[in-house]
Amino acid sequence: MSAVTRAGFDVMRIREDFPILSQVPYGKPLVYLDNAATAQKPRAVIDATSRFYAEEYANVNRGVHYLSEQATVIYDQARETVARFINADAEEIIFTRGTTDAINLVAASWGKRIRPDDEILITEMEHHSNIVPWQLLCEERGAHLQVAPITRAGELDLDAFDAMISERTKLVSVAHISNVLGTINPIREIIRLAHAKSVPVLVDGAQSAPHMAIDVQTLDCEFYAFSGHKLFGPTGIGVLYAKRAMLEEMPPYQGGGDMIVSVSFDKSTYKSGPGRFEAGTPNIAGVVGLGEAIRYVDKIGLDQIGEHENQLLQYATKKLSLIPGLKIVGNAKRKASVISFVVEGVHPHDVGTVLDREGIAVRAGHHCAQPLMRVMGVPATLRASFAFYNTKGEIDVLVGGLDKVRELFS
Ligand code: C6P
Repeated sequence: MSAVTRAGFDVMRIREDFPILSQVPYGKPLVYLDNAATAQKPRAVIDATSRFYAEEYANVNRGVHYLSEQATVIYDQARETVARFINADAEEIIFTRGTTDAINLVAASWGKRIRPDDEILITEMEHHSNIVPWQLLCEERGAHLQVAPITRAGELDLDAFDAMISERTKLVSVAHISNVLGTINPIREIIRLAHAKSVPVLVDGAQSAPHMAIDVQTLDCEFYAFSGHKLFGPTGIGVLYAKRAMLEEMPPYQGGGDMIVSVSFDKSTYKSGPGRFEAGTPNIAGVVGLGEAIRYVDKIGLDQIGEHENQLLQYATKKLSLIPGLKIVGNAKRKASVISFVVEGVHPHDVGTVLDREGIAVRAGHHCAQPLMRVMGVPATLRASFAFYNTKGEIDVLVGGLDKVRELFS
């Protein structure tokens, strides 16, 4: 029986659901603290995906045979599951390859309305996936990318952000949670400020969907993007939520099978709703796995997840702060379970390598946020990012590994 079907939050029982956590790299118990890069998969997701291939697999929306009809039902149910997860309607859920793909979809389709000298407003803490698609769009259309500043603590400067929203601003696109700093942005306030000037908002939810309850109706954002693989689901699957009114205005951006109503050599007509943006055979098994991952997360409960991860964050912050020469990068008041840091005199890649030999997986580098590194005045950082299956004991192992780094490089 899966740990999450039993009462209460018991991290040791939950860990039993994740087979990979019993790996012993270099003979050391795995301490997996790279969850912001990608999260590990519970047995329920692994089993659902292999069961789908073994017993239920066929193409969807195409066949009249038993397997295809069954696969289509399972696929449609997963869309409902995703919609419920973020309090949307299934007709507002587009399956994509991930967050990156979702943002590019908006840039390629909705972005067709962008005119010369229009502006897209982002922030200094964005991931490359929420910078480069807009740069490409701006280059193509003669528009301009505007970047709202952050404070030294790593919080968005809301006054400056507000002042940068002008009549030229056509879209605000902002991370809900920074993948480097862990900052939880005041997203409702950001959306309120943008809407006050009639500007739509895209929220990059890659780092938020796995850690906090998302309600797109309360947020009132126009777009919300997230990835399955960070949410304990498969790779190659993600979600773009788009308000129905936006979807109706958006032209297709890829043509092919399944996105059409009719095709002739003279003219084709297209589906309305999400189907218009899902050309070709989709990642069916990915969708099945994502649906299962969401059911798994729901059973644990995002409230319990948030509480446990916050305890880990507080504990790790306290412990790391005591290490001489270690500096935490990003000290926002509201943070998710992500800690970036640098160790004086040692390159992050060297620290990462020493930790690796202790069985500790952290990320070292620019975390696909090179402009943010420059803003924070560091070439790279180490990043420990926690999921609900991590423990305080693992943070102690990390601290032990960092002691070793100091011994080696002192
Ligand atoms: N950040 C990290 O280690 P994809 O790769 O499409 O699933 O997600 C892209 C993405 C977009 N926005 C944010 C805020 C993200 O953190 C990420 C992915 C990983 O931080 C991999 S670079």
